[in-house]
Parts: sequence; structure tokens; C-alpha cells
Amino acid sequence: MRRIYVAFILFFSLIIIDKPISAQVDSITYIKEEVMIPMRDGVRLFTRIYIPQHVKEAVPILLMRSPYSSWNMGTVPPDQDPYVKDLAKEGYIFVYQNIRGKQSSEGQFVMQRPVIIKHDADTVDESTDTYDTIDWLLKYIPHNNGKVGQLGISYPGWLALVSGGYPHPALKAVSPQAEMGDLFLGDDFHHNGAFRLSYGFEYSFEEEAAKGDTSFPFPQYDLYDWYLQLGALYHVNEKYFHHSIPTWNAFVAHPNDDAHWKHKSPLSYIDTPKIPILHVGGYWDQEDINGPQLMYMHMEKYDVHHFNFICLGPWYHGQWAEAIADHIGHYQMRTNTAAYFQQKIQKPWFDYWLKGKGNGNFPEAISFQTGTNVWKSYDSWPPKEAIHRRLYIRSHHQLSFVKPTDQTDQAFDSYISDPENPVPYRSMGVKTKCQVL
Ligand code: PG9
Repeated sequence: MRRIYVAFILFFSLIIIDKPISAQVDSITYIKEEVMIPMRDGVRLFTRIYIPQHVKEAVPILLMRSPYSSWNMGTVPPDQDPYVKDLAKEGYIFVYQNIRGKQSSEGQFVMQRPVIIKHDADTVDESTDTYDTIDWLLKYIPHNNGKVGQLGISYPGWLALVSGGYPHPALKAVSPQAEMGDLFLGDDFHHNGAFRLSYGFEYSFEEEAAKGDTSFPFPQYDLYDWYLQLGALYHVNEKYFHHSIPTWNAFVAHPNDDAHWKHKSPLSYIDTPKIPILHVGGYWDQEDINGPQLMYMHMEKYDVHHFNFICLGPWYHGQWAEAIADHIGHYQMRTNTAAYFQQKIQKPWFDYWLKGKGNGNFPEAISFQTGTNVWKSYDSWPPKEAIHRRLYIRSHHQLSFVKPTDQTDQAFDSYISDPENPVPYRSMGVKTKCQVL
């Protein structure tokens, strides 16, 4: 009975949601469809699908799931998106889906909804939603080869991690990129327990104030000053959020590393790699520098099938998805590290597991060595040959491996930290876009 209902909705959705558009990729043309895919509890999720035309052989599906309106949502066709355009040349089917409660998807959004691990019941989590989505795709997308891969950056990276932890039988490989691992000790909302006020405030509002991405309507350009004027943290709920933002309420209720944060961390519900998994992270990712390495190290302890791999590069948050990543600030990489990642690491990974192309001899770890600016492969991470060395701050902005032996002015540097005269490190939008509350 449920099947008939599902099929009816799908047929209807395919017709009404969007007219197909096409995009040319070398010799492959893509048609876009937008559909609502029903989950086991009847909630329907907005899904954008790019189907290659005139491809003779059956092809795999690449799935990206996201809470956002644009990031990892295929707002540009895959052939024009640097992140996946090399894969598009292979004629993959690309599927982008908003998770429940976000954007045009139905249902209730829960920030990092914990995994419930019961695929037989009507209870849902992100792994069951992926499972149901894959079931649907295999059935309704023509010329798929029965194999699915999932990738994504940041929240979408965590979604790929969760799917890989409880995979549909057709899910053959995942690549969680900049996935969070521990929201109290190293990722996003806290760094080593220190609460990141502006990030926590703005991100929780952006995701939970409404279904769509929603910027907090700051009344002024200078946000440092706004946060100074805010005063004590209880003013947030008293003046602005009125207890309506669950993640903010959790920050207030759980200021310490208690059961709430342990339960939220994938360390508590992901262990053995069940399918091949490529963690990807950036050395200078201010949001999720911790997650990829933490989750790699954690899963490595259980890696009986040799499915666990890691790639680390000289990047800020998600920089490897761009067309060019050859510098960050003043540091010159002298080579396009994003293109290398996309062509030499990400593409062969999915080509092998989903299309059987290549020899599958992936190094356990591949990382970009800064300074020499070359990619290096290792058979363990951290590399067995790595040596821990201390680096000392010296006078005149110098660093040295030599430990200072005295307290002369050669031994240290100093600067004045003056909260009255701050150096703003970020701004929101432009002045003309600010609204007055
Ligand atoms: N770093 C963001 C995030 C991930 C997971 C939880 C909360 C925030 C993101 O960019 O998606």
C-alpha cells in the first residue's frame, strides 16, 4: 500500500517541481530534475538530480546531502562546479538533497540529529533518510549501475560520515570532508572547550530561526562592538532569541563537556568503517580542523577491512572545492592544490569504488607538505617516520627550533592586547545591507 502511495507522489513530483534544463559537459549533456523523495515516515525531501544524457553504459550515482540552500546543493550544474566537474566528465548521476526540515524539504530539522541505529522501525535519522533516498534513486533513476557514493564538506561531510556508518548496501564509498568530530573540544562551536560566541550565535540562528538560511539582522556594521554591547550571555535569550533556538539553548544548558556533547559527537555512534571512507581536511580550517583527523584516528582503531583513508591539504574550510587554491594569505603553495585534489585524489577514489577504474592502490594517507610544496604519501597517519619537535617563539617575529637558554630580549616577543582598540577579524555583509531591529 505504501509503495503505491510513494510511486504516485514521485510521478507527480517529477512533473510539477521543475522543468528540465540541460548543460553540456564535453560530450555529455545533463538534464536537471527537482523532485520530492518520500522517507519511511512520509516526510518528503527536496532533491535536485542531474542525469547524464546519451550515456551508453549504466553509471553510478554521487549523492550530496546538505542543510544549506547552495553549498553542496548543485545550484550550478556539476560540469560548471570546480568541486565535481572532473567527475562530471565521467557521466556520473549527481544527486543533491536538502535534509529534513531545511529549505524546501519537509519535516523537523534537528542540528546533528543523533543516530538511532534502528533501520527497521519508523524512527528516523540522517542515516535512515539516506537509506530511503538511495532506495528511491536506484528504483527511479534510469541507467544507474546500482552503485552510490556520497561526499560533502562540513555539515554535508558529517552527513556522508553518518551514511557510511550505517550504509545502504548500494552505498559503496564515502568521502566525509571537514566533518565535525567533537563540537566541544575541537570543532565549530567550541575550541578546546572555549565557546566561540559569534560563531555559535550566528550559526545557530542561521540554521534554526527558519527553514531557509537566515542571517541575524544585525543593526550595525561593527559586530565586535555589537557583541561587546550585548553584555552577559543571558541577554541573548532575553532580548533576541526568546528560547526559540534549540542549539543556543544547549550552549547555555551545557557549558561543560557533559553527556550532551558526548552524545552529539560521532565518536559515540560511529566506529568500524563498513565501506571505504576517505576523510579530507584542511590544516587551516577554523571550523573543522579537528574532525577529519579525529574521526580518521578513531575509525582506524576498528579498521579490520582496510577501508579507512585520509587526505590533508593546506586549506581553509572547504578551499579544496574551489577552482584554484594556490595560496592562503601570504603563503604561496606554488601549485593549484584544489585541482590536484579534485583530479588526482577525489576522482580516482570514486572512479575505482563506483566504476572499477584504476588499480585501487590508494595510500593510507596523502598530505601536502608545506614549505617543499609537494604531495606526500604515507602508509600510516601520523607517518611512522614523523618526529615531534618543539618550535620556539623568539624576538622580532622569529621562530626557532633552538630552545632559548636565557631570559634576554632575544628569548621572547610581546605585543599589547587592548580590548578597547580591537582589530576586527570578521564582518557581516556590507553596511547598506544591515537592518535595524
Ligand atoms: N562547520 C559547519 C558546521 C558543521 C557541523 C555543525 C555545525 C556547523 C558547516 O560549515 O557546515
